[in-house]
Amino acid sequence: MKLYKSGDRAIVEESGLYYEESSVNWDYLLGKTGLYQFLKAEILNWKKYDLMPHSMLDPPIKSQEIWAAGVTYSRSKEARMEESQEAGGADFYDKVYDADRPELFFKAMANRTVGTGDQVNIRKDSVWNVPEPELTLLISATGTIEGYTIGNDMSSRSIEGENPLYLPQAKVYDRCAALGPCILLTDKQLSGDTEISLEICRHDKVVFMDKIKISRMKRSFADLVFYLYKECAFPYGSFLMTGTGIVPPDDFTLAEGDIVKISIQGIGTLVNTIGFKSQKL
Ligand code: DO4
Ligand code: MG
Repeated sequence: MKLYKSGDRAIVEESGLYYEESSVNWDYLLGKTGLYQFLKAEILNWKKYDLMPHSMLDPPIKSQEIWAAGVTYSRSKEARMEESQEAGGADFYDKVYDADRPELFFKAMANRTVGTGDQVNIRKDSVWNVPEPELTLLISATGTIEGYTIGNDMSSRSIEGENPLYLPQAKVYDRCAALGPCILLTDKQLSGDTEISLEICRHDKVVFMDKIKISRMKRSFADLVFYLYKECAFPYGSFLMTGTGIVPPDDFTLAEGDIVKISIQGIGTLVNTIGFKSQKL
């Protein structure tokens, strides 16, 4: 089952049909434990369509915080160790990769997040920028994993590499996060063979592509959720980006107008263009 957001409307895609409810309390829905089973029954009272009734999709978020895990794949550890070598920060990444406590950082709320088809930004004071394609968990208020979406944890590698203490500036700014196109709701676990793929196009040419299976992740989802919910309450639920396993080569940086496509099997494709301008959200 896939859950889409268009304005305040919720659209559920289930067994080839679409069900729409025009005014939904998203915070109630996303904080709910057992959302898949709840919606399975609920959509029978919703308006039914054979085709998707709306083409404009919003990121599926309202009052939720988006957090992100870092250095959960060896590729991310290696890239970070290299970029922070000169600043003397390399050891931190090596240590956190093997530590019990994961790296978790606050990424964004809805006001800095865009959906599919919209623009993500690179910072004007950064010279080295990459997208980070990340499987993203929807976690209920009680800490249960209720669904999965696609996240783009836009990152400045030049700011982060200058000093690891600059991480919040490398990660958090207007239009720094993308989420969507939908939330996959299921009561089954995702297969370790599920692939995340990234494609970056410039002037209609693919300039970078790569893919990775989620089984390559060093940590379990349960472990990440355990640390995130240890001392924080999330009454409306939360999103957790689970880290990147794909990092373009060091000579690659994003340019204005690039198109970033992140696909995850079973969820879909999140497409965003790269911009600079501080457009209002
Ligand atoms: O420690 C820096 C951030 C790591 C990160 O965002 C990732 O591994 O995905
Ligand atoms: Mg990341």
